[in-house]
This record gives sequence, C-alpha cells and structure tokens, in this order.
Amino acid sequence: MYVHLPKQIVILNDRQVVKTAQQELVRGLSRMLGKSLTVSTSWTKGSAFVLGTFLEIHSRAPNLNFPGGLKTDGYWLKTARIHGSECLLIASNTDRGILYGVFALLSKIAREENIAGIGEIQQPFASIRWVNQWDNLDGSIERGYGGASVFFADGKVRGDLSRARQYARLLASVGINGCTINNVNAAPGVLENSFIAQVRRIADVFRPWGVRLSLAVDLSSPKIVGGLDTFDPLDPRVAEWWRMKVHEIYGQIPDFGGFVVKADSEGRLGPSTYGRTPADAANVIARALKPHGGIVFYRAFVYNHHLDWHNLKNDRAKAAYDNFHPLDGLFDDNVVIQIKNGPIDFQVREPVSPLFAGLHHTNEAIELQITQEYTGQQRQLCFLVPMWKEVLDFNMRSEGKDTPVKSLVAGDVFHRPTGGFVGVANVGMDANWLGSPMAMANLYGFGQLAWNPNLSTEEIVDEWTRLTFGNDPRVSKAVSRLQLESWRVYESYTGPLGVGTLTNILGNHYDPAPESSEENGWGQWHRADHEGIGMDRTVATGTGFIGQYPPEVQTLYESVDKCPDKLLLFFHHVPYTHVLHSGKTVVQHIYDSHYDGAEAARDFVSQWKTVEAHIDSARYQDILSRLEYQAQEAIVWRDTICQWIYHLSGIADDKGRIERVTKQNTLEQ
Ligand code: GCW
Repeated sequence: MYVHLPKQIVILNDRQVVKTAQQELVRGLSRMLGKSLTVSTSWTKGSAFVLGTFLEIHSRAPNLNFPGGLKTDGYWLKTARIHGSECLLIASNTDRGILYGVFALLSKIAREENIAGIGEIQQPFASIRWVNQWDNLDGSIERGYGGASVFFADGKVRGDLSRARQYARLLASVGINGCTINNVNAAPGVLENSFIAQVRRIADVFRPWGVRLSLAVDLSSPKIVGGLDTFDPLDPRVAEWWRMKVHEIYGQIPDFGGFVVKADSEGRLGPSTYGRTPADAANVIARALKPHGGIVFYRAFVYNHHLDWHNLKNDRAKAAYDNFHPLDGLFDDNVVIQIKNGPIDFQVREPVSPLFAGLHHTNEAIELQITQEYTGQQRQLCFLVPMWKEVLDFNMRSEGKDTPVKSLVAGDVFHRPTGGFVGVANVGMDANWLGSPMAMANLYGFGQLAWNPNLSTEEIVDEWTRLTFGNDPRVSKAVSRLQLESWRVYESYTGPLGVGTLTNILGNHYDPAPESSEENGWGQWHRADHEGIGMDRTVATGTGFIGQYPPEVQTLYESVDKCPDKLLLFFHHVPYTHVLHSGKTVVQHIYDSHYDGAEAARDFVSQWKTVEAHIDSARYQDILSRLEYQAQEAIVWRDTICQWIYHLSGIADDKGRIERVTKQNTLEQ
C-alpha cells in the first residue's frame, strides 16, 4: 500500500524539534516498511516528504492554498504536486506541530490506513496538555505503580537520563507538551541553586521533543530555601525572592514551563498561615513568571482533612468550590486553577466538580489521574477513558447554555487566554512504564483526549490496541472489548451507585475496607448504617453541596427520583429498601452488582484466552496472570462488601448467596 511513498525527506530548517521529527520519520519508515530515506535541507526536484512551517513552505511553493487560522501546534498532512512532483507536506505553525504531524502519519501507517492523496488538518482542543509526575527526590513515586522514578535517585537527578528522554518521546507522540517532574507534595530542595543545575539536564533531554519542564514547589520555599523569616505572599521580600529565583531558573532553562502549587492541603503549608488567599499566593509567583512566559498551576485540591465527622452538614466535596469560587476574577492571567475531575478524590465514580462552572474569569485545567490509585493500581484492568469522556462531555448548563466540561476547561466558554488538561501519569522505570502493558491505554487515551476530547472511546481504544498489538482483528477486537468493559466491571465489584471506591482509605487505597471511610476527618464518607447508605448532599436536607452546581444540574441531582442510579449514593442517603429506576432495591442492586462484577472479571480470563495463538507469548502470559489475579481479587471484593452490607442491613440476598458465604465462613472459624 505504501510503495509510492517519497524516498527523500526535505527539512526546511534545522531547528532541534524539526530534526527530531525528521529522525522519527526516517526511523519509523525504516522499521515499519523497511524503507531507507535520504534527507536533504535544500528542496530540489523530485517527490519528497517536506517538513516545515507554513511560512517556510509558502516561500518555496507560493501557489499552494494553505489552511488558515490553525491553533498553535495544529498540523496539516497534505499531498500536493510541487515543482511537478508529488510531495507529502507535514506542515504546522510550530516546530512541535511538525513533530506531531510526523507521529500522526506514522500512526496511520502502523494502523495500515490509506494515506494516498491525504489532506488532513488536526489541531489541539486546548493549549495545556500536561502530565504531572508525583516523583520524590529519593526515587520513589507517590501512588506510582510502574517502578522507580525516571528522573531522580538518592536525592539527585539521575546520571543516566535515557529513560527520561524516551519518556519525552512517548509524551510527544501523543501530543503532550509539558511535564511537571516532581511530586506536588514538593520537597523545597528542588529550588536550591545546586538542584536547579541538575534539573536543567532533564529540560535538555525534554527539549528536542517539544516538552516543557515544570516543577512543583512548596509555598514556604522563600523561608526554607531562601532563609527569609516569612513566606507571606504579600511581603515584598517574598515577592522579590520569587522573582530572583525564577530569573535564575530561566537562566538555566529558557523554555521553563512554570510551577505547580499544592498548598493548604493535606498538611502542606499555604497562604492561610498569614491569613492570605490562594489568589495572593498564586499571583506572587505568577508575577515572577510572567516576564518569562511561565504559568502557575494552583491546585484546587484544598480541603480540611480534620473535618468533624459527627456533623452531618460537613462535606469535603464542598471544599474546592467554597475556597475558589469567591476568588474568581482575582487570579492573574498566567494562573491556571488545576481542578480534579470530581469533588472528592479520583474515586471510581464521582460527579464532575462544580468548580468547573464556578470560575468565569479564571483559567482552569482539569486534573485526571492516569495512575490507577483508587482504580486497581495497574494490578487490575481499568481503562479510564470512558470515565473521562463522561466527565468531559458532561453539560454543566452554565448560564443555561450548552457548556460541556471540555469547553469550560479549554477556556472556550468564558474566553480565557489558556486552559486545558493535566494527567497524573506516574510512569516509572518498568519496561512498560506503568507496570502493566494494558494500563498504557490510559496514558495514550489521556493524550488523545487532551488533543481532541471529541474522539470516541471506541476510536481511541481501537487505535491504541492496533498500535500496541498489531492489526490482527481477532486481537484488536478482544483487547478493545476487555478495555471497554473494564471500568464498569471494576466499579461494579468495588463501589457501585456512586458510593465511592470503598478501598482502604487509611492505608493502601487498594484493598476493600469500607469501614475505613467512616469516623475520621478525611471526609470520604458513605454514611452507611443499619438503616441506609449514602451521603445526603441535597440543599433541602443535606450538606447543600448540590447548590454549588448551575440550576439545571441542581434539579437533576436534588431530587431522589431524577438522580441517576449511578450517582444515587453520592447525593442521597436512602434506606436499603429504596427502589432504583431499574426496579431493584438498593441492597439487592449492591449484591447483584458485586456478583455480576466478579463473574465478569472471571470472564475476562476466558476472553483473553481467545488471543493466545495470535500474540507473543510473553505478553500473553503476563496479561493472563494479571487477569487471573484480578478474578480472585474481585471475589475478595465481592464477599467483603456483600457481607458488610448484609451485616449492616440485615436484609437477605434474594438469591441466597451472601448467607451461604457467611455460614461457610462461620464454619471455617
Ligand atoms: O488522593 C490523594 C493521594 C495523595 C496525593 C493527593 C493529591 C500527592 O492519596 O497521595 O498526594 O491526593 O492529589 O495531592
């Protein structure tokens, strides 16, 4: 199919990222098609791949009709006759866009797509497409399940940064243009002069891939690192300290991206120490970054983890909106409020954060979690793109208009200068980056959605599957099906009906331990007792959280009758005998859901076995043993949660399954 492809590449400049693009094209075509291409910087006659900016190509081919008004980093793949020969143009307004265009072309070839006569324009939905890594300087990664840090070891930047370089390549291949390399629970030491010189080496390996580096910083750094007696954001000495520090960083890293700030959260110091607001804190840093083009990502994950659990009106879900909505309009234009998708914390199912509709004069970015902290930690299969799609497509009806979350975060609705997507990736040194080969679909999917949230889940999973396992339809169908079912299945045997993930929140966030959520100040409450289950977050009788949404969304959630079953227990406390829209009682739904989920997890094993003859045995065995393990874990989950509910409610399972398990356990004791 690709016999007529050009045999030479013409690059119209020799800037670093374009050189990377050229090298990728040479490498990709040689490995996939066995073609060897010549490279030239001057455009003579003959058929060629032509890599350049619109301006550069225009100056050589003025008669071509160029697409206008493309967003930054958008690209054009175009077959055109130039100087009498057929050429394939890979053009963009930026060098990074040219690189993305090359990756897109290679992806098409890998998936055996017909590219004859191609004429395709792609452009990113938003300018911010970043990942965060929660890497500690000792080389460990908070909530990382794919091995040690690719950046740090023993308190220093690694000597060998080849994996960091490959990571930048991986990120660029899915359109990601920024990476925060250290944990948001930031070690102040990253801002020591000696450390910045080390970080510079990481920025140097990112640069050829168009990935900007940023750092998570501790707000008390002016005191701890700078030796001042304060870190009050309104103190001029503090402002000057940030200004000088930023100046120093840009001296080493001229394309530095900016800072991520976690403050007044989970024990981190913050502006509240001095009675100041997040806006005061964000702005002092933003002003230091502004002349250099840097951004501050200020996280909205600010909440009190010592909430009084006796008080039924207390609600952690309200914290982000309560803290940030009143400050709307007070943040500088190079501040972005980074908001987790849900109001609690990356649970298997949450409604969207109402804060997305609560900021009209402030930039925002959505924070999604690629690393599967509460969703099986890469030991269990949980493909998160379907969840993210639901979140991004959710229509907030802000001011009574169509305002899906994706458009709010991109800044389109309220005409903000910037905005977008941040994914907590936490890849590590493991050969497959995330610990499990199947989990990489989440990183791929995050990149694809950040570029174009209008892609369908099916398209994304099909592309990933074929790029990863090849084009055999028997394999791609089976893998896609597993991925597509996995979130629903994981939810059904862990925490259905919006109750939360029910993991051990005081420990590993993995094993089932529903009681760990209650009777402590963390606020991940489900309020299950002998009468009923769920958090009453209504305006009428509950915490009032629902009142933070725009009116039409309030109407949807406030009434127990309208509230969708999948989120019922997030918003309402109901008796176990409450009848769902499905016609089942809550308690029976819980039992059935856990049994069906465990059954479906077992079925994953049989589905996987169908591909045995069609993929390499190493990956086949690896994934097989993971799925077998998951099937066991699903039974542990099923029995733990069902027995817990049975003991609380005293209501028997219609199908008599729980009583049998309980009896059997009693006999065994
Ligand atoms: O859910 C919590 C995680 C913490 C994390 C925190 C956050 C980096 O359990 O490990 O800290 O979220 O997002 O800041």
